[in-house]
Amino acid sequence: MRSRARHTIGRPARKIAGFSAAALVRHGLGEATDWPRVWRAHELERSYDVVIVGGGIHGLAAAYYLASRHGITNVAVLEKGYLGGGGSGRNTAIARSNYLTPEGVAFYDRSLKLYENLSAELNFNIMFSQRGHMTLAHNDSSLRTMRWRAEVNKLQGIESEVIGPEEIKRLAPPIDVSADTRFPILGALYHPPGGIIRHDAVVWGYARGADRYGVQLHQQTEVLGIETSGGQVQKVRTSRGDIATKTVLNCTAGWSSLINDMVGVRAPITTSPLQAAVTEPVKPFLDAVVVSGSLHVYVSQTARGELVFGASVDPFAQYSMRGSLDFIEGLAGNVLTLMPGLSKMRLLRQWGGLCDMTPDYSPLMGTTDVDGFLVDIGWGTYGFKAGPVSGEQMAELIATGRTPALIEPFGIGRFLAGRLVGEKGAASVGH
Ligand code: PYC
Repeated sequence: MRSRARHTIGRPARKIAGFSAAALVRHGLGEATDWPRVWRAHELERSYDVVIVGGGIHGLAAAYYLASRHGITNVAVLEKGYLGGGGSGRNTAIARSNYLTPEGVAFYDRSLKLYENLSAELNFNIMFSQRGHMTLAHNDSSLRTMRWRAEVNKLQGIESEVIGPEEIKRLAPPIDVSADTRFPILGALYHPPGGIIRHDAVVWGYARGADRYGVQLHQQTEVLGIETSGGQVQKVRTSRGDIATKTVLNCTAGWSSLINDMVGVRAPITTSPLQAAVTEPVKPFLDAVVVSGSLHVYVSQTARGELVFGASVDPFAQYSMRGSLDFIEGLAGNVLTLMPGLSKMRLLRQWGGLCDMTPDYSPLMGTTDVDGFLVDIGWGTYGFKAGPVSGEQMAELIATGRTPALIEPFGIGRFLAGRLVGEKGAASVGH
């Protein structure tokens, strides 16, 4: 199979993100005095048709699609920090659709398709680089799971296949594929459409798009309570005043259980940190995104030349987002097992984000027992890649009152009904 990097940058234009080339140059020289804000600040209104809690990619995408596809523009997005300051700006920016369950594959494939067209739709370059995604197998059982995933993927028309060490070496030369390493590589699941995206750009693009339709984005606005009466949402209490509304969408990560608690909705979620790190920038040498489930590590090289490393969630539940020395030691050891040639590279920084884990490693989306309270939560380590499709589908649910088929399997009731969507084998690296 040939390596095939696709860079989806939208239509070439003399205007980038709405600014002329001359304006960009003037801005770069510090001469532009008329530089417009990408989104506006507003006073909080007393009521909105829809209030979205959480100003990350999911919340912003839902707001954008409510306005652009359904004409619902009297919408407020409430963010207690700054837009994209949570998981949206902390993830390792990987997109793929090579999941294990038919429900998961169909869902994430729709997201990939939306991502492929997003630069053009938002007129904002999200730098989607479809450089291929490889999940390495170091033992027979992982190889079996890769074959299984490849078959499930192919049945839905998703490009995925199992490749051997020679092909792995050709696609990612820094990987040590020799037989005498501690964790020899038997093969990999190769998924050409997977890749990386500039995650901040997705936040800014959706925010600007939603703002242009009249959606109000409120930063530094914390939700303190949600009032219901007769089982129906009536009001949201915030740090900047109260808002009357009949519809609230919980799009938070890390805080989703706390927001649910405000209306007494229970969900089987535990919150754990996920840490990541980035190196100094070097010349491009690694095209594909490389993941090893057994070694709990993934590696990709950004457009700026940095290597981004990630791992699985920390093995305990907590709300801290601090990095730890333990993590860096383990991560560096595992990266060097895979790519010994990187031993001289220096790490620049590390960080953590919060992951809301569900028992089956699939998200929770849909209505709840409280009328007007909807959830788009439980995103574990896979929220970034699902932002567009979740926003699209949740907007449709809010606008039409009908649960779209694509998200029907992910309803909160599945745990009571025993209809789990088990994605542990494909959710991320091994947990
Ligand atoms: O599911 O591809 C993934 C992923 C990458 C980093 C965390 N999760």
